[in-house]
Amino acid sequence: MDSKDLSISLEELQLAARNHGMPLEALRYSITPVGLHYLLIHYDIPLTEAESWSIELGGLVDRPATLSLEALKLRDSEELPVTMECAGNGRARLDPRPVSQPWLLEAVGTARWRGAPLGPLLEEAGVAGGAVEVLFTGADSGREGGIDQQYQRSLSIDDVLDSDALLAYEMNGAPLPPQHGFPVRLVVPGWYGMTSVKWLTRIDVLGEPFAGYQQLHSYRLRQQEDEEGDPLSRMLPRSLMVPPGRPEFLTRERIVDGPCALEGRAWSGHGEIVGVDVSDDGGQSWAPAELGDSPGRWAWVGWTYRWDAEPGSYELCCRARDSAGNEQPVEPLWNLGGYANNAVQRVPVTVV
Ligand SMILES: Nc1nc2c(c(=O)[nH]1)N[C@H]1C(S)=C(S)[C@@H](COP(=O)(O)O)O[C@H]1N2
Ligand SMILES: [Mo]
Repeated sequence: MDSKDLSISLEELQLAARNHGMPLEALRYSITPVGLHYLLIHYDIPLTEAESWSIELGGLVDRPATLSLEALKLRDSEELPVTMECAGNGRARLDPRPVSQPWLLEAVGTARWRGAPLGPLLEEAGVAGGAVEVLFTGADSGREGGIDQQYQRSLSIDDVLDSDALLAYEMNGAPLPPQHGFPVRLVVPGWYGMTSVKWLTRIDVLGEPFAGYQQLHSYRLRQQEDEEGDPLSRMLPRSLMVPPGRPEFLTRERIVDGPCALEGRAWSGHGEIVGVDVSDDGGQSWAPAELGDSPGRWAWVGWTYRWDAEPGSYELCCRARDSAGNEQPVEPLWNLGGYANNAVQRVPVTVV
């Protein structure tokens, strides 16, 4: 048998050092403090200025417009608590591991995003006949898959109108920080993070589906390179627990003193969370956790479970189920990009 090399390369470490996750103990906050929210930036954080910023709204619209930050802030605004998760969360647990940002489980956060709802803006601009998609362009650029590009993603017109999408300029009550898209980003509740384009400079209504790299090549569930694959969209259900007790420094394995309350949060982009189960034997037997509060319909829900722990070694797991009938699998499902791996969390614990 081959001995498998599971080691992380320096290139992956370089990505991981730039794009930090949310330490799982921060699951204790229903709204993630800004500096603890995960970050994913494909290229460089662009240097952006509020005063000179504008968003061009064009393409197949009757009334193209240029929106300054001032003008955007004068519009009716809404604040939505939104749980955002990177589609690559869980990638580092796949075998073989797809080489990219090596997330374990921490690529998630919940923020209060304030901004102008996108729907009314498009209605005012007048979406012309023949329109099928809306393309969002960020100010950041780089080379990926050998292709020079700006970060761009599209949504179908129906998905835009169905969504509570915001052009957000505040996060947790303060202007967006540079790393989260200052001065304006798109936030599409319920969808994996790649949809929520940061440093937004253009909105174009298209008569053809967008065929750019981040749409046609990345963010698709494929087994092979030459496959088209299904596009990623909404977040599959996931539950995470606050690792109980205290960690061993290097392995981060947990040491627990006895019976304790386990707590965590669960979310899904497909519907409400209807149940969370907990296991202390690696997923062989399950018991229901108690569901708690959620900061909003697009945000995670809290859960608790009383664990009557006897001394010994355990593997704690939790799994969530949503109202659309999706449940987290016990084993990961592999795909080329390492996306949407929502297999259950496993937390080795020693009870002393
Ligand atoms: N312009 C731009 N927008 C972007 C990205 C990017 O690299 N550039 N990354 C996307 C991805 S993959 C994710 S998961 C989210 C992360 O948002 P956050 O860093 O605010 O958590 O932003 C999305 N929007
Ligand atoms: Mo992402």
